[in-house]
Amino acid sequence: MIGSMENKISLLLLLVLSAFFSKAQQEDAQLCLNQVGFYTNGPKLAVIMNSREGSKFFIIADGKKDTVFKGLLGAERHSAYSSTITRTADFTSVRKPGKYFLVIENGTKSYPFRIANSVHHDAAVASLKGFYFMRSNQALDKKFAGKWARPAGHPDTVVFIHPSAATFKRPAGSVISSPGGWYDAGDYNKYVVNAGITTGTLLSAYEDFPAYFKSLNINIPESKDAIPDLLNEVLYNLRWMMTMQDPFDGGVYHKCTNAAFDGMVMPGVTKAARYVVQKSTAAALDLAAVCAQASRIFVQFKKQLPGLSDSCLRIAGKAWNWAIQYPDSLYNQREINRKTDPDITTGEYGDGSVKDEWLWAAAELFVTTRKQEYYRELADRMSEPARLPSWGNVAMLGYYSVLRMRRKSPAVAEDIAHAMKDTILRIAEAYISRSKDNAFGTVMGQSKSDFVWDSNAVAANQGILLLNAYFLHKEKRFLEGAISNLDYILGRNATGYCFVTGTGSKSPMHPHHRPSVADGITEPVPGLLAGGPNPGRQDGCAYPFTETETAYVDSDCAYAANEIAINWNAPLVYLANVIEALMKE
Ligand code: G3I
Ligand code: 9MR
Repeated sequence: MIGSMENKISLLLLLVLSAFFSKAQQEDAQLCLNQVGFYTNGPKLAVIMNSREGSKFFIIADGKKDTVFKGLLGAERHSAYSSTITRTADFTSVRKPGKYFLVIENGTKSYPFRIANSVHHDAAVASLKGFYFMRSNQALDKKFAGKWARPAGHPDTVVFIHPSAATFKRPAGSVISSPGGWYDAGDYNKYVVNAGITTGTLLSAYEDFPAYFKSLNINIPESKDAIPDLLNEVLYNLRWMMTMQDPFDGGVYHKCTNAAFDGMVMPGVTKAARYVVQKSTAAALDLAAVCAQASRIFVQFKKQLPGLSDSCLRIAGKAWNWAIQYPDSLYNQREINRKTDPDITTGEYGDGSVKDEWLWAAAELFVTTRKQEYYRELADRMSEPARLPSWGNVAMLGYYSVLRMRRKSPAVAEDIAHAMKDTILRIAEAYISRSKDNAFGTVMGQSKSDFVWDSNAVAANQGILLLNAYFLHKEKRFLEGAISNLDYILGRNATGYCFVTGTGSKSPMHPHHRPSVADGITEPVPGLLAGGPNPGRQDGCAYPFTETETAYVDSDCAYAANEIAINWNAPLVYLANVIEALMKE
């Protein structure tokens, strides 16, 4: 703390200095930080971009003139993935709860931020509530959706079997019902593969922190029942996923979709035909994994949901057996379109290798049933270490589940658990050691390959991996590494954006999200995570910045960087909520 005389001097100094510096310099310099805030007892870092003047920074209480802290900026660093030059401002020692902003000597101010316990509570709730807004066949009521209330979208009670999915019992053109579930993203289709990792990630959050989620109310229609809201939200999608299994043979349709993307209109406006398309091995294994996990969770809610746990396990087993029979049914849309009509041009989620889906499904089925047949499969599939999760790479979800089970039953699966732990700790160690070289002090963005189509989901999934390392070894640096990626997502990144709609001071206003574009409301639907910087720019839109870590634009044209998607929101739900739960402990 600084005395009040000194306060006045530093403020005066600030004013004098800022008058001296040219306007251009002020506009060039940018401060980026987590626009939500910092835990009282957590790390606090801001980054000054492209400012060469001055060496001091000041933390000032919002609405007051008092400098509560003054510090020195770190040395200049050249960022590896853009021409950005950074200096860091570390104010970890400021612990007094309140609202503040940061100022540098040329007068540039940061967005306001808070220091508080439970500082991410609202953002964590918003990210989960985001799923409610993605519900496909339900009217969103004003009580829960506020100004984003809207009528129900696609009912999906009449869905045609596409020729690629035809069987004797369900020939092409016959009709099934596949209602419910979340829309995938900015589009209005529903894809089992992507729903798989999404639902699995949310269920894992619950399994890791049941007490936290039991008391979390997100104001959805089911909030008053005896089931935790996270599980209520998951159920809405799980019930749809279960309809994607053909009860006659156990196979699972890859997706429930239009032939072509709807225009940028509200859900339910277009009445284009809906199809279920080809059964795929990936979809079968992903459904098996999710249903196996759901089965062991919902067994605890037998009274409220009689029979559900058993149905889940039955479905999982049937999907698994189908996959054994059809291990090479990979989804290849070009091939499908060559052979059948109508052509399907919506999202592909084609996956060239299903080795990781086998591992994940085997792991979940084993953890739930403890049956040797699944254990053998799991052990056989351990030769290739798992990588960071993404929709096409799900083995790590199996590791997380096996290690979670071992926190309660440490004697089980001893011989594979070592390899799982080693893999997680090896990746986590590399993240932590390389984050020292990162110009933004984050784990995210150490490698060029972090900046893909869904780079923000990469950041969130890295955070989850670090939290799993933290569960293994309660070392603060793992937890702080995870927090650094939450800081990245909420603003400490080279674009200066907080990437969650409706959160922070500068967040996406124009996501590639049909309801947000079409609803006539200025603010986008809240709680949704944008894809993030993606130098691939596959949408061909105009980007003002194109370097690896700056290739982002807040435009609804830019679906390769500014779409939203359930498999990006789910790891954010995990990261933000689990950090909240841990920082309370
Ligand atoms: O697999 C290659 C890898 O070998 C290579 O090193 C890397 C270099 O960029 O590319 C990898 O392929 C990428 C693939 O995702 C797997 O990560 C492609 O370039 C990239 O174009 C592809 O992007 C996917 C995109 O659909 C286009 O297919 C995104 O991951 C996926 O999230 C996105 O999903 C869409 C749905 O199809 C439709 N609904 C919206 C949703 C979100 O945008
Ligand atoms: O809206 C679609 C989005 O959900 C997908 O991620 C993206 C890539 O498959 O495609 C978007 O749809 C665009 C289509 O591919 C090309 N024409 C313009 C469409 C949206 O404006």
